[in-house]
Amino acid sequence: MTIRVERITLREIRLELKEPFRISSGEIRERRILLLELHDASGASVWGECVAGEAPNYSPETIDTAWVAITQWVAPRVIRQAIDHPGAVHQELERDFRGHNMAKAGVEMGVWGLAATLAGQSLSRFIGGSRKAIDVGISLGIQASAERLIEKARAAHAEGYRKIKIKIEPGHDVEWVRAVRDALGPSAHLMADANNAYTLDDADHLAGFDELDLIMIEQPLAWDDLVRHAQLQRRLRTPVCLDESITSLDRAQDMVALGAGRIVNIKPGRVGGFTSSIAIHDFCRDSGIPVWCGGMFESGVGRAYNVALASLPNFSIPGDVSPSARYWARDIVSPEWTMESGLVRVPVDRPGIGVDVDAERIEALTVRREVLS
Ligand code: OSB
Ligand code: MG
Repeated sequence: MTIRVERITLREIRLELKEPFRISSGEIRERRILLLELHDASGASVWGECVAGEAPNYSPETIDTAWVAITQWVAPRVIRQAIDHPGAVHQELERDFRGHNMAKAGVEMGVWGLAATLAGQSLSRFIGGSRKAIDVGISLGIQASAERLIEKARAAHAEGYRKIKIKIEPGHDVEWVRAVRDALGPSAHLMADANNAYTLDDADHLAGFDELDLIMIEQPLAWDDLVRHAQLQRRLRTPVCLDESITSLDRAQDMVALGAGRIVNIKPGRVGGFTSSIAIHDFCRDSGIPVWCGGMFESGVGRAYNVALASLPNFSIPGDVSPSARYWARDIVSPEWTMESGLVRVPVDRPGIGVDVDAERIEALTVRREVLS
């Protein structure tokens, strides 16, 4: 099978979140979403998503930089090339082309989606996924009060979420998480995510989490800092999980070599796509490091890719792959992503990304469009 992408349509749509989401590095109320449609020479097409956000508070990329990067640098390396296998695209995009991982991933994952579609196989099975369902965790933003957080955590627990991640920042951390632990009891699977809000000077304070039996603390220190995470991990019993810092296979290897963390959050957008995600997955499996699939408030399109990725065997911790209704009044795919008993089903019996995309609605929501050929 040879893939030949004839053209790529870029669109920006805007979807309002059901509720504002605040993390230590910023707040969003509305998601500006970059969607791609890749058209193959055979007539087949597939939808994809670039997960870059509006502001550079998570990574240096934004939806606007990604738009430029895809238009000027990524698409020209892919369009009208004979691609024997989607696994070849990552290397092509890395050659003398630094950074812009989310821009690269949007296109690279689209080629994987296209390949699965052309092969008549679900994206999950096409990449070697084995799970029929993914364990789902929820990510709770920083709330206005501890009482509100407890309420949210109780509701999530009752809904069946298999992991509850609590966003933290200085002043809203150990005591608030302790309050949730006390409310939900010792068997609840809890974790905290700091999104870079601390420094090594906070190590003693962060050690306060050790008695709360958390699965992990995610990315407490700076987004690009492995060395200090290693120093911190030596002072904590709680496993450190890296998110922002893992931008490639090399960084995952560095994490293990330095002891900078014991768990990896894989977001395919952050690492440049599926080839890189699978390489990190395999390396972590061989190194005894569990991984899980993070989320970036994807629409139902990006979620399809996350669900497929999380069906690989070493994704052994619940992922941030909440159902559509957690985020949106109405998603852009049908069926919408749903959760039953804390599980989201992998659509293994449908070729490609496994959901229908509501092209008419997307057309109506489109605020910006560009066709690349
Ligand atoms: O740090 O994991 C994060 C959302 C945007 C930016 C960073 C993060 C997140 C989440 C959202 O935690 C998880 C989800 O998509 O449900
Ligand atoms: Mg995170």
